[in-house]
Formats: sequence, structure tokens, C-alpha cells
Amino acid sequence: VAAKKVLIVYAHQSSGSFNAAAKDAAVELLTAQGCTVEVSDLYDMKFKATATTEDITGEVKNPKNFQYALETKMAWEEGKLSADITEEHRKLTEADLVIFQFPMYWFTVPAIMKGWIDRVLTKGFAYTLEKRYSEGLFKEKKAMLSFTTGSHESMFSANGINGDMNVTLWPLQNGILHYCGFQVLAPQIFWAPNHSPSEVRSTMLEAWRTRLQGLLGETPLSFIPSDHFDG
Ligand code: FMN
Repeated sequence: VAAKKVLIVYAHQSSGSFNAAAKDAAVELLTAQGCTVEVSDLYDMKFKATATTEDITGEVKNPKNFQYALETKMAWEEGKLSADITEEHRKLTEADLVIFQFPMYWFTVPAIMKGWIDRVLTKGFAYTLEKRYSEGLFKEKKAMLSFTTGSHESMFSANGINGDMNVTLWPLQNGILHYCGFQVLAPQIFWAPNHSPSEVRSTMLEAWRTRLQGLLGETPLSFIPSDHFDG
């Protein structure tokens, strides 16, 4: 197997967090397998979360009715996107696998990571109306979510107070990752690390370390409805 490149898009404020430990384990074990691993540490980078006209250098085409997707697509074609977006595009282009590591906030990713998604998955670069889902531009790449929760697993079951986690993850896994063509690997969910004794936290981290050793060989999830209707 040729050496793989991995991008970890990481959102946590503290290097002492469980998320930091999960990210560090991924860097360590993937590097040990010969992968080249890059980390976009979003809080450390003070990554801009808002999609604005400042993401384009120079004049925008239509300041009176600014349309973000249209304007950034044209700016990407003309090499006029801001440097921070261009740098993330470079990392994404090189990556064979992208891991999103984050604490779940309000059933989704933290705002800073949503900002990365809004700004980096530029129209034209990450998707077009013709090239999405199983025909998506990133169909040769894999991606996955790795995250912590405050909730226990039973609370995210079909009969739990939060409902089924698969439903919660549909917008992220299908609407964003699979939309751009990524082959999506099963999520790595660390249930309630802050409400668990240290032995349980160690066991969760150990299970992640074990999984990381075979991660590149895993079969992706299938998204029957959109693959079906897309064709
Ligand atoms: N936990 C959940 O299980 N579901 C949520 O929707 C959720 N929303 C949150 C929103 C905010 C703004 C914050 C600060 C926390 C939320 N939590 C939620 C709890 C965090 O997911 C939890 O504290 C975190 O995963 C713990 O990981 P850490 O120790 O690495 O910080």
C-alpha cells in the first residue's frame, strides 16, 4: 500500500482534553504506519468561521447581492480566495483520508468547524451540481467523524431522549461528506468521557488506538437513498 496522507481537522480549545488525546493517538498511530499526517488545529489557528466577502481578495462581482457560493467559486477559478482557504484546499487535495475530531456541540460540529466546512468546501473545488454524492469530486478520498459527547450511548438510541445517533449524523455524513463524494468511514464515538471514570476513558482510547491500526483498510458506509436516486 502506497504511503497515505491524512488530514486531521481538529477543534478543541484545550490540549488537556479527551479530544486532544484522541487526536494525538491518531497522529501517533497513523504516522507509525508510514502515513504523513497534517493537523489543522482550528482554535490554535484562530480559524475564521464566517463566510464573508473577506474570503475573496479584491473586488467581489456583485456587492449589492453577494452570493457566497457563486462568488467563491469564481474566486477559486481566478486564484482569488483568501490565503487561509487556499492553504486548507492544498491540505485537502493531498489527503487520502480526512478525520474530523471534535466535541459534539448541539447535535453537530462546533461553530469553528462548521466554518471550516462552509468556507473550505468551496463550490467548484469540493462539489458541483453535476459532481456530487457517488460521482462527487472527492470520491477517491475517505473521511470520518471522530467525536466526544456529553450524553451516554443509551440517550442517543432510537428510544433514548436524544433519538437515534444515525439520524443526528445524517446531515454531516451524507449531506456534507458524501455530498462531496467522500467515502465515509464509520464514526468513532467517545461517549461521555467527562462523565466516565478514568479506566473507562482509557478503555475508549485503547479501542481507538486498536481501530487506527486497521482504519485505512475499513469498508466505507453505504448511503443507499442518495446513491440510488443519484444515478
Ligand atoms: N453533548 C451531547 O451529547 N450532545 C450535544 O448536543 C451537546 N451540545 C453541546 C453544546 C455545547 C455548546 C457544549 C459546550 C457542549 C455540548 N455537549 C453536548 C457536551 C460536549 O459534547 C462534551 O462536553 C464534550 O464532548 C466533552 O469532550 P472534551 O472532554 O474533550 O471537552
